[in-house]
Amino acid sequence: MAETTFTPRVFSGIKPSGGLTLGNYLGAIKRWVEMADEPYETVYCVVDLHAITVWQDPADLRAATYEVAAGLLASGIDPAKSILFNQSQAPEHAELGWILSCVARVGWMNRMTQFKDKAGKNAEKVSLGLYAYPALMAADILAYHATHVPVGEDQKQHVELTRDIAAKFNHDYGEEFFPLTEPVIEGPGMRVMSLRDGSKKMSKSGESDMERINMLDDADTIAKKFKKARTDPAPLPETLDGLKDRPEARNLVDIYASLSHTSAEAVIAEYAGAGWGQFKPALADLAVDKLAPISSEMKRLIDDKGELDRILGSGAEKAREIAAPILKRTYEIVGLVRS
Ligand code: AQP
Repeated sequence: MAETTFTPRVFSGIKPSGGLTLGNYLGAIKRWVEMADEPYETVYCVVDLHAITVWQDPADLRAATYEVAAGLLASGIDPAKSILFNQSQAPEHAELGWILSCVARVGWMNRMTQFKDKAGKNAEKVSLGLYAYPALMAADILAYHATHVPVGEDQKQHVELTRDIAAKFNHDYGEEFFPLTEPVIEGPGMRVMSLRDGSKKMSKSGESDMERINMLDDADTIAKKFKKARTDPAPLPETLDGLKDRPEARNLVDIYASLSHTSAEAVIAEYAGAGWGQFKPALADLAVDKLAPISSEMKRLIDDKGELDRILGSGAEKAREIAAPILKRTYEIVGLVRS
Protein backbone atom coordinates (compact mmCIF):
# COMPACT_ATOMS: atom_id res chain seq x y z
CA MET A 1 0.00 0.00 0.00
CA ALA A 2 1.19 3.54 -0.72
CA GLU A 3 2.58 5.55 2.22
CA THR A 4 0.09 8.25 3.26
CA THR A 5 1.05 11.30 5.29
CA PHE A 6 -1.59 12.59 7.67
CA THR A 7 -1.83 16.14 9.03
CA PRO A 8 -0.95 16.07 12.76
CA ARG A 9 -4.42 16.43 14.20
CA VAL A 10 -5.79 15.86 17.69
CA PHE A 11 -9.32 14.74 18.48
CA SER A 12 -10.73 14.25 21.96
CA GLY A 13 -14.14 14.28 23.60
CA ILE A 14 -15.95 14.45 26.92
CA LYS A 15 -19.40 13.00 27.62
CA PRO A 16 -22.01 15.37 29.02
CA SER A 17 -23.24 12.63 31.36
CA GLY A 18 -23.02 14.98 34.34
CA GLY A 19 -20.93 17.92 35.46
CA LEU A 20 -17.17 18.01 34.88
CA THR A 21 -14.91 16.55 37.57
CA LEU A 22 -11.34 17.12 38.63
CA GLY A 23 -10.64 13.77 36.90
CA ASN A 24 -11.75 15.20 33.55
CA TYR A 25 -9.72 18.34 34.17
CA LEU A 26 -6.43 16.69 35.20
CA GLY A 27 -6.78 13.60 32.99
CA ALA A 28 -7.86 15.38 29.83
CA ILE A 29 -8.71 19.09 29.66
CA LYS A 30 -5.41 20.42 31.04
CA ARG A 31 -3.56 18.52 28.33
CA TRP A 32 -6.05 19.58 25.63
CA VAL A 33 -5.31 23.22 26.36
CA GLU A 34 -1.55 22.63 26.06
CA MET A 35 -1.94 20.69 22.82
CA ALA A 36 -3.74 23.61 21.20
CA ASP A 37 -0.41 25.47 21.40
CA GLU A 38 1.57 22.58 19.93
CA PRO A 39 1.88 21.91 16.20
CA TYR A 40 -1.46 20.13 15.87
CA GLU A 41 -4.86 21.03 14.56
CA THR A 42 -7.11 20.41 17.56
CA VAL A 43 -10.71 19.19 17.45
CA TYR A 44 -12.55 18.97 20.78
CA CYS A 45 -16.02 17.61 21.15
CA VAL A 46 -18.80 17.34 23.73
CA VAL A 47 -19.83 13.79 22.89
CA ASP A 48 -23.56 13.91 23.59
CA LEU A 49 -24.32 10.78 21.51
CA HIS A 50 -22.05 8.83 23.87
CA ALA A 51 -23.84 10.24 26.92
CA ILE A 52 -27.18 8.68 25.86
CA THR A 53 -25.71 5.16 25.93
CA VAL A 54 -27.06 5.31 29.48
CA TRP A 55 -30.33 7.04 30.36
CA GLN A 56 -30.10 10.83 30.44
CA ASP A 57 -32.99 13.03 31.41
CA PRO A 58 -33.33 15.37 28.36
CA ALA A 59 -33.21 18.59 30.42
CA ASP A 60 -30.16 17.33 32.34
CA LEU A 61 -28.44 16.34 29.08
CA ARG A 62 -28.96 19.81 27.63
CA ALA A 63 -27.68 21.45 30.82
CA ALA A 64 -24.64 19.14 31.00
CA THR A 65 -23.79 19.81 27.33
CA TYR A 66 -23.66 23.54 28.02
CA GLU A 67 -21.78 22.96 31.29
CA VAL A 68 -19.09 20.82 29.65
CA ALA A 69 -18.71 23.34 26.80
CA ALA A 70 -18.45 26.16 29.36
CA GLY A 71 -15.88 24.15 31.35
CA LEU A 72 -13.70 23.63 28.30
CA LEU A 73 -13.81 27.30 27.35
CA ALA A 74 -13.23 28.46 30.93
CA SER A 75 -10.23 26.10 31.23
CA GLY A 76 -8.59 27.78 28.25
CA ILE A 77 -9.84 26.06 25.09
CA ASP A 78 -9.89 28.92 22.60
CA PRO A 79 -12.37 28.56 19.70
CA ALA A 80 -10.01 30.65 17.59
CA LYS A 81 -7.34 27.95 17.94
CA SER A 82 -9.40 24.77 18.37
CA ILE A 83 -12.60 23.45 16.86
CA LEU A 84 -15.15 23.01 19.67
CA PHE A 85 -18.64 21.60 19.09
CA ASN A 86 -21.10 18.97 20.26
CA GLN A 87 -21.07 15.66 18.46
CA SER A 88 -24.74 15.44 17.42
CA GLN A 89 -24.35 18.64 15.36
CA ALA A 90 -21.97 16.79 13.03
CA PRO A 91 -23.95 13.78 11.69
CA GLU A 92 -20.79 12.38 10.04
CA HIS A 93 -19.91 10.80 13.43
CA ALA A 94 -23.03 8.62 13.51
CA GLU A 95 -22.80 7.77 9.80
CA LEU A 96 -19.16 6.70 9.97
CA GLY A 97 -19.95 4.97 13.28
CA TRP A 98 -22.28 2.57 11.44
CA ILE A 99 -19.66 1.71 8.84
CA LEU A 100 -17.04 1.10 11.52
CA SER A 101 -19.49 -1.08 13.49
CA CYS A 102 -19.48 -3.28 10.43
CA VAL A 103 -15.66 -3.43 10.53
CA ALA A 104 -15.23 -4.03 14.29
CA ARG A 105 -15.54 -7.63 15.47
CA VAL A 106 -17.76 -8.79 18.33
CA GLY A 107 -14.76 -10.56 19.86
CA TRP A 108 -12.92 -7.23 20.06
CA MET A 109 -15.87 -5.53 21.74
CA ASN A 110 -16.12 -8.37 24.24
CA ARG A 111 -12.64 -7.51 25.49
CA MET A 112 -13.49 -3.91 26.41
CA THR A 113 -12.99 -3.68 30.16
CA GLN A 114 -14.96 -0.43 30.48
CA PHE A 115 -18.07 -2.18 29.18
CA LYS A 116 -17.59 -4.99 31.68
CA ASP A 117 -17.15 -2.45 34.50
CA LYS A 118 -20.13 -0.36 33.48
CA ALA A 119 -22.51 -3.18 32.62
CA GLY A 120 -21.45 -5.36 35.57
CA LYS A 121 -23.96 -8.11 36.27
CA ASN A 122 -26.56 -6.19 34.25
CA ALA A 123 -25.06 -6.88 30.81
CA GLU A 124 -28.36 -8.20 29.37
CA LYS A 125 -30.23 -5.05 30.31
CA VAL A 126 -27.89 -2.27 29.21
CA SER A 127 -28.36 -0.51 25.87
CA LEU A 128 -26.88 -1.87 22.66
CA GLY A 129 -25.30 1.58 22.29
CA LEU A 130 -23.23 1.10 25.46
CA TYR A 131 -21.78 -2.08 24.01
CA ALA A 132 -21.16 -0.60 20.56
CA TYR A 133 -19.91 2.77 21.79
CA PRO A 134 -16.20 2.14 21.09
CA ALA A 135 -17.08 1.88 17.36
CA LEU A 136 -18.69 5.32 17.53
CA MET A 137 -15.62 6.57 19.38
CA ALA A 138 -13.47 5.20 16.57
CA ALA A 139 -15.64 7.16 14.14
CA ASP A 140 -15.25 10.34 16.22
CA ILE A 141 -11.50 10.02 15.83
CA LEU A 142 -11.27 8.70 12.28
CA ALA A 143 -13.82 11.14 10.80
CA TYR A 144 -11.03 13.70 11.25
CA HIS A 145 -8.14 11.40 10.36
CA ALA A 146 -6.91 12.34 13.84
CA THR A 147 -3.35 11.22 14.48
CA HIS A 148 -3.28 11.77 18.25
CA VAL A 149 -5.85 11.41 21.03
CA PRO A 150 -5.06 12.76 24.49
CA VAL A 151 -6.95 10.62 27.03
CA GLY A 152 -6.84 9.39 30.59
CA GLU A 153 -5.46 5.86 31.18
CA ASP A 154 -9.02 4.50 31.33
CA GLN A 155 -9.60 5.24 27.63
CA LYS A 156 -6.37 3.73 26.29
CA GLN A 157 -8.02 0.44 25.36
CA HIS A 158 -10.62 2.24 23.23
CA VAL A 159 -7.93 4.12 21.30
CA GLU A 160 -6.14 0.82 20.70
CA LEU A 161 -9.43 -0.59 19.38
CA THR A 162 -9.66 2.43 17.05
CA ARG A 163 -6.25 1.47 15.65
CA ASP A 164 -7.44 -2.11 15.13
CA ILE A 165 -10.55 -0.89 13.32
CA ALA A 166 -8.53 1.50 11.12
CA ALA A 167 -6.00 -1.22 10.28
CA LYS A 168 -8.72 -3.73 9.38
CA PHE A 169 -10.56 -1.19 7.20
CA ASN A 170 -7.31 -0.27 5.41
CA HIS A 171 -6.44 -3.93 4.95
CA ASP A 172 -9.91 -5.07 3.83
CA TYR A 173 -10.29 -2.27 1.27
CA GLY A 174 -6.64 -2.25 0.22
CA GLU A 175 -6.05 1.45 0.84
CA GLU A 176 -4.16 3.20 3.61
CA PHE A 177 -7.07 5.53 4.23
CA PHE A 178 -7.32 5.85 8.01
CA PRO A 179 -4.33 6.72 10.23
CA LEU A 180 -3.27 4.50 13.13
CA THR A 181 -4.03 6.98 15.88
CA GLU A 182 -1.73 7.29 18.91
CA PRO A 183 -3.10 7.69 22.45
CA VAL A 184 -1.32 10.48 24.35
CA ILE A 185 -1.24 9.74 28.08
CA GLU A 186 1.01 11.84 30.27
CA GLY A 187 1.46 13.21 33.75
CA PRO A 188 0.54 12.24 37.31
CA GLY A 189 -3.12 13.23 36.85
CA MET A 190 -3.61 10.54 34.23
CA ARG A 191 -5.91 8.48 36.44
CA VAL A 192 -7.61 10.38 39.23
CA MET A 193 -9.26 8.01 41.67
CA SER A 194 -12.43 8.31 43.75
CA LEU A 195 -11.96 10.13 47.07
CA ARG A 196 -13.78 7.27 48.84
CA ASP A 197 -12.15 4.28 47.17
CA GLY A 198 -8.61 4.37 45.78
CA SER A 199 -9.30 1.45 43.45
CA LYS A 200 -12.16 3.18 41.57
CA LYS A 201 -11.73 6.09 39.16
CA MET A 202 -13.31 9.44 39.94
CA SER A 203 -16.44 9.62 37.75
CA LYS A 204 -19.09 12.19 36.98
CA SER A 205 -21.79 9.64 37.57
CA GLY A 206 -20.32 7.91 40.63
CA GLU A 207 -23.00 7.23 43.26
CA SER A 208 -21.93 9.72 45.92
CA ASP A 209 -21.02 13.35 45.33
CA MET A 210 -18.38 12.97 48.07
CA GLU A 211 -16.36 10.69 45.73
CA ARG A 212 -15.49 13.51 43.37
CA ILE A 213 -14.51 17.14 43.12
CA ASN A 214 -16.82 18.85 40.64
CA MET A 215 -15.39 21.79 38.75
CA LEU A 216 -18.32 23.90 39.95
CA ASP A 217 -17.85 23.00 43.65
CA ASP A 218 -17.29 26.02 45.90
CA ALA A 219 -14.27 26.40 48.20
CA ASP A 220 -16.07 25.06 51.32
CA THR A 221 -17.31 21.97 49.48
CA ILE A 222 -13.84 21.25 48.08
CA ALA A 223 -12.29 21.60 51.57
CA LYS A 224 -14.98 19.35 53.07
CA LYS A 225 -14.55 16.65 50.40
CA PHE A 226 -10.77 16.51 50.81
CA LYS A 227 -11.10 16.53 54.60
CA LYS A 228 -13.45 13.54 54.42
CA ALA A 229 -11.44 11.78 51.70
CA ARG A 230 -10.59 8.25 52.76
CA THR A 231 -6.95 7.74 53.79
CA ASP A 232 -5.01 5.45 56.10
CA PRO A 233 -3.77 6.74 59.48
CA ALA A 234 -0.03 6.75 58.61
CA PRO A 235 1.65 10.08 57.78
CA LEU A 236 3.16 10.76 54.37
CA PRO A 237 6.30 8.64 53.87
CA GLU A 238 9.88 9.77 53.28
CA THR A 239 10.00 8.32 49.75
CA LEU A 240 7.52 7.50 46.99
CA ASP A 241 8.07 3.78 47.63
CA GLY A 242 6.30 4.23 50.94
CA LEU A 243 3.03 4.90 49.05
CA LYS A 244 2.97 1.38 47.61
CA ASP A 245 -0.24 -0.37 48.71
CA ARG A 246 -1.66 2.96 49.92
CA PRO A 247 -3.88 3.82 46.92
CA GLU A 248 -5.91 6.56 48.61
CA ALA A 249 -2.79 8.31 49.89
CA ARG A 250 -1.14 7.95 46.50
CA ASN A 251 -4.18 9.45 44.80
CA LEU A 252 -4.10 12.60 46.94
CA VAL A 253 -0.36 13.00 46.33
CA ASP A 254 -0.87 12.58 42.58
CA ILE A 255 -3.69 15.13 42.55
CA TYR A 256 -1.44 17.59 44.40
CA ALA A 257 1.41 16.95 41.96
CA SER A 258 -0.77 17.38 38.90
CA LEU A 259 -2.42 20.58 40.17
CA SER A 260 0.97 22.09 40.96
CA HIS A 261 2.63 20.89 37.71
CA THR A 262 5.23 18.90 39.62
CA SER A 263 6.02 15.22 40.26
CA ALA A 264 4.77 12.93 43.04
CA GLU A 265 8.43 12.62 44.16
CA ALA A 266 8.66 16.39 44.60
CA VAL A 267 5.43 16.44 46.66
CA ILE A 268 6.74 13.67 48.92
CA ALA A 269 10.03 15.50 49.32
CA GLU A 270 8.11 18.58 50.46
CA TYR A 271 5.62 16.81 52.74
CA ALA A 272 7.66 13.84 54.07
CA GLY A 273 6.39 12.98 57.56
CA ALA A 274 3.38 15.34 57.34
CA GLY A 275 0.04 14.14 58.73
CA TRP A 276 -3.25 14.38 56.86
CA GLY A 277 -4.29 17.30 59.06
CA GLN A 278 -1.53 19.27 57.35
CA PHE A 279 -1.63 17.80 53.84
CA LYS A 280 -5.38 17.79 53.17
CA PRO A 281 -5.95 21.52 53.85
CA ALA A 282 -2.89 22.36 51.69
CA LEU A 283 -4.35 20.22 48.91
CA ALA A 284 -7.77 21.85 49.27
CA ASP A 285 -6.22 25.35 49.11
CA LEU A 286 -4.29 24.40 45.99
CA ALA A 287 -7.41 22.96 44.31
CA VAL A 288 -9.47 26.04 45.16
CA ASP A 289 -6.73 28.31 43.81
CA LYS A 290 -6.76 26.44 40.49
CA LEU A 291 -10.49 25.81 40.16
CA ALA A 292 -12.03 29.06 41.48
CA PRO A 293 -11.17 31.21 38.45
CA ILE A 294 -12.32 28.44 36.11
CA SER A 295 -15.62 27.88 37.90
CA SER A 296 -16.49 31.58 38.03
CA GLU A 297 -15.92 31.88 34.26
CA MET A 298 -17.94 28.67 33.75
CA LYS A 299 -20.88 30.19 35.64
CA ARG A 300 -20.71 33.33 33.52
CA LEU A 301 -20.76 31.29 30.30
CA ILE A 302 -23.54 28.96 31.48
CA ASP A 303 -25.68 32.07 31.92
CA ASP A 304 -24.91 33.10 28.32
CA LYS A 305 -26.39 30.25 26.28
CA GLY A 306 -26.49 32.50 23.18
CA GLU A 307 -22.71 32.75 23.25
CA LEU A 308 -22.31 29.00 23.86
CA ASP A 309 -24.69 28.19 20.98
CA ARG A 310 -22.77 30.53 18.68
CA ILE A 311 -19.45 28.84 19.55
CA LEU A 312 -20.79 25.27 19.28
CA GLY A 313 -22.66 26.00 16.03
CA SER A 314 -19.68 27.56 14.30
CA GLY A 315 -17.42 24.79 15.67
CA ALA A 316 -19.75 22.18 14.14
CA GLU A 317 -19.56 23.90 10.75
CA LYS A 318 -15.75 23.83 10.85
CA ALA A 319 -15.76 20.21 12.04
CA ARG A 320 -18.01 19.18 9.16
CA GLU A 321 -15.70 20.84 6.64
CA ILE A 322 -13.09 18.26 7.66
CA ALA A 323 -15.35 15.26 8.32
CA ALA A 324 -17.71 15.45 5.31
CA PRO A 325 -15.05 14.80 2.61
CA ILE A 326 -13.57 11.96 4.71
CA LEU A 327 -17.01 10.37 5.04
CA LYS A 328 -17.71 10.87 1.33
CA ARG A 329 -14.47 9.11 0.42
CA THR A 330 -15.25 6.32 2.92
CA TYR A 331 -18.59 5.74 1.17
CA GLU A 332 -16.81 5.54 -2.18
CA ILE A 333 -14.21 3.10 -0.86
CA VAL A 334 -16.92 0.89 0.63
CA GLY A 335 -18.96 0.95 -2.60
CA LEU A 336 -22.00 2.87 -1.40
CA VAL A 337 -23.66 4.65 -4.32
CA ARG A 338 -24.26 8.39 -3.99
CA SER A 339 -26.44 9.51 -6.93
N1 AQP B 1 -10.84 9.90 36.89
C1 AQP B 1 -10.25 10.23 35.76
N2 AQP B 1 -8.90 10.35 35.70
C2 AQP B 1 -8.29 10.72 34.57
N3 AQP B 1 -8.94 10.99 33.43
C3 AQP B 1 -10.28 10.90 33.44
N4 AQP B 1 -11.20 11.10 32.49
C4 AQP B 1 -12.42 10.89 33.00
N5 AQP B 1 -12.34 10.54 34.30
C5 AQP B 1 -11.00 10.52 34.59
C6 AQP B 1 -10.84 11.50 31.14
O1 AQP B 1 -11.73 12.53 30.75
C7 AQP B 1 -12.01 12.40 29.37
C8 AQP B 1 -13.49 12.44 29.14
O2 AQP B 1 -14.07 11.30 29.70
P1 AQP B 1 -15.64 11.10 29.59
O3 AQP B 1 -16.30 12.02 30.50
O4 AQP B 1 -16.08 11.21 28.20
O5 AQP B 1 -15.83 9.61 29.95
P2 AQP B 1 -15.51 8.80 31.23
O6 AQP B 1 -14.05 8.50 31.25
O7 AQP B 1 -16.45 7.65 31.25
O8 AQP B 1 -15.86 9.82 32.39
P3 AQP B 1 -16.70 9.60 33.67
O9 AQP B 1 -16.55 10.83 34.48
O10 AQP B 1 -16.33 8.31 34.34
O11 AQP B 1 -18.15 9.55 33.10
P4 AQP B 1 -19.33 8.61 33.48
O12 AQP B 1 -19.41 8.61 34.97
O13 AQP B 1 -20.56 9.20 32.87
O14 AQP B 1 -19.01 7.29 32.89
C9 AQP B 1 -11.38 11.10 28.89
O15 AQP B 1 -10.18 11.43 28.24
C10 AQP B 1 -11.11 10.36 30.17
O16 AQP B 1 -9.98 9.54 30.06
